[in-house]
Amino acid sequence: MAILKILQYPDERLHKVAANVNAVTDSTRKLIRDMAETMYAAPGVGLAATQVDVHQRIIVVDTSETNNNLLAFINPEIISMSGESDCEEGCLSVPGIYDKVRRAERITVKAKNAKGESFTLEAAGLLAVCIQHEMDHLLGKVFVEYLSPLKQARIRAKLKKRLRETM
Ligand code: K1U
Ligand code: ZN
Repeated sequence: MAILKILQYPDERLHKVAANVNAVTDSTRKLIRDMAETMYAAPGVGLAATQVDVHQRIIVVDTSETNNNLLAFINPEIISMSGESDCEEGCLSVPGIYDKVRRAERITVKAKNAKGESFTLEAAGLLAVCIQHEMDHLLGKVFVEYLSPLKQARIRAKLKKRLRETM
């Protein structure tokens, strides 16, 4: 397994739109294992392939307290959503920045698992928020884009300054 490099906002590659996975192969399964290892090491509760510069529709999520409920979604689609919730979000691509985003409270997602089998999952609470956040990454959208233009400009300036200081 390997820990992958996570792209940092405002990297342009975070805005690429991911393509559907046509066939679930051993290389898909290796990518899922590496993404899971990267997410747990960060640590985080989710990761999208876009964040590790792989532009395929794959996300991993584990919102359990004991890191023992890894979910992998290949070609995820939200087939129903209801309610609204304002949840504080963070992102491994935007370190140190947390803010509230309004999302659906409950969702039903259809996807394929690492064996290539179709499944549907009903999610609520943090799991639902996290799946929506990761699916946005696959569309090239980062959570800060829900914030006001002023907040986005401040975040971009802060992260660019931090990047300059570490070079
Ligand atoms: O997409 C990502 O970068 C992962 C992100 C997922 C997420 C968190 C919270 C709300 C919505 C989406 C993270 O995992 S940020 C880190 C984090 O939230 C966390 C880290 C350690 C323990 C628990 C949570
Ligand atoms: Zn994120």
